[in-house]
Amino acid sequence: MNAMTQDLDAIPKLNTNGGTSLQALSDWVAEVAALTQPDAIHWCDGSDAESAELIAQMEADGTLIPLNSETHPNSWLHRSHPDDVARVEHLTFVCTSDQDDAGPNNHWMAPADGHAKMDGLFDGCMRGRTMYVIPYCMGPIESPLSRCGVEITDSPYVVANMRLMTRMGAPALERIEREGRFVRGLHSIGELDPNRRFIMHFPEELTIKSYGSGYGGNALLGKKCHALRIASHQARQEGWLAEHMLILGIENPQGQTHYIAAAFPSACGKTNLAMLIPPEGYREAGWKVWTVGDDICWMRPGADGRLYAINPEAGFFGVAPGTSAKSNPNALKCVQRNTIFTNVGVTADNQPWWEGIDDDQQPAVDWRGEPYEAGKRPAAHPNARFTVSARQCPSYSSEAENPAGVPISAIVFGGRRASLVPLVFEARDWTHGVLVGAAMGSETTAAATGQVGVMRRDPMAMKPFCGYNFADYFSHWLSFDNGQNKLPKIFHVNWFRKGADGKFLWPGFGDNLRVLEWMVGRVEGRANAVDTPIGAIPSEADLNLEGVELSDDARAVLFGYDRDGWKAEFDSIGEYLEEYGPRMPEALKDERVRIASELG
Ligand code: OXD
Ligand code: MN
Repeated sequence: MNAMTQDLDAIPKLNTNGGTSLQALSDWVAEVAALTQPDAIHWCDGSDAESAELIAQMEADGTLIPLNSETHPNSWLHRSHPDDVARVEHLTFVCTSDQDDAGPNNHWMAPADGHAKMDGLFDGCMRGRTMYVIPYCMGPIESPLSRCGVEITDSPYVVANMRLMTRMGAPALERIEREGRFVRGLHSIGELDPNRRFIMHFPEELTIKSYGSGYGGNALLGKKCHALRIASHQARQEGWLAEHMLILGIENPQGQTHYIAAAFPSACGKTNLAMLIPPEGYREAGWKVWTVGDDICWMRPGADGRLYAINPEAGFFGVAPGTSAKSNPNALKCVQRNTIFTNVGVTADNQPWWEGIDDDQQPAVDWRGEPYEAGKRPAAHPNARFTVSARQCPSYSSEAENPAGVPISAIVFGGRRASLVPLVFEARDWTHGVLVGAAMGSETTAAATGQVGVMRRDPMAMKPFCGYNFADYFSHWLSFDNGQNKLPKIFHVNWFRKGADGKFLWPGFGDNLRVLEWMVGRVEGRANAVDTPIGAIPSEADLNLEGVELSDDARAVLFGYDRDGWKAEFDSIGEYLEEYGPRMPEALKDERVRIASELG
């Protein structure tokens, strides 16, 4: 298959603690060891003892720095290499036999070339290091919606993060041995040299190879690489959806809960929305919001035709800067203990600190480990993160562990749009909703290297994560409207509309529940809206705005629509769809034409 195919008998017997009854897995581990030449192999069982040992080792070599044990027990700071602080989309490839299958939305390399390049990098790279074998399950161990993988890495920091982010260790290995099928992820931090860094995906082989980065999205292979890029490919073959979406439950005062899945690009507030605390009046009336997931959603039609969703992750890898008692009190409570912080600043008494934390502490040391100097660089890197188990979240839903998943009532798409796009609108049907998702645009953020604040099309927030041609992905989405499924309603929101003074017009955070309540009302057939060519928009009277201060101008913009602006937007959407050539489904192009002609 590639350079890894070697004479296995020639591999010296390594110091190893475990193994597996699954021949395909033990063969692969042996092949990887032959290629990478580690000093030892450690099979991760996910136990507390194993975790304690790895943490002691990382404390000793400085990979993890213990934080203030009174304020943040069992918590650590990790400082990554300063050139390794975000996902690297320009170094991320999808290697399919036919380039068109990867599509214009992905960087492509032929699989043989991709393997040759990566195996050249991996050759001997683990000499002097331990190779960790991490069996993991994405989703509840007993769920038919879950899928398993094995990550091989030389980074104990990755092991510690995978332990928080996935169901990792012995139970996952048992499932893998039972099923005989798993996604193979090979990772090495290499030399952390940006010139020797690639993240490659081989969807047809359910394989990932990642070299040269220790940063989350590049290195915790269960997350973006498996649960989105490889899973989106698997999902298309198997009839489900793998999406960059949070999942939350809204419980009304009568105790009924609707689940909503919402796609926003990276660093656009998914974690905050997933952990939303209702405004005071709502709380008093008995509204509650439950967190199922903050980043990834796998969903498939159930026997009743509704879409059922699981969160394949078991933890949060959240953006720290901006997380405060105002923006996300639940996240702040989550990270009070048992948390790994990456690239935050620290206070004089060794507490984690980041911009926007809004406490009365001051940073003493910045994320690079140098004395903090105002104006030199931020105390925390803008993409600084916390990794923490979801079970620590006060709003964590008990349904998050339900193997059957939760039924989705509404799907929400949203981007960072300073102009044009109103606060919320509803698609008239599934096809229109798919177009709304396909046309999503957003300003770029610090979650990936590159310029920040540039508007780009980010369909369904999957631009960096769809493991195949977007045209085929939109066809796959459209295929769910088969006359039998009872599909959720689709909405679009924009929390980021700005006024002439450059300030946000909508207060956001907890007040976003007002918009979600309107959606639930629409799902239940109670709430009103005004039909426009772009979709159904609530008038301000249709939303509960009690206690929200909004100027007349803000109201006009948030609940209005600018026909000329949308005409131009629909021209630009048309050009975007054309970039995908003949694979772009006609139904989507026709839908665009329908709306463009209604706009006149
Ligand atoms: C993330 C991202 O880490 O989208 O979730 O970058
Ligand atoms: Mn994400």
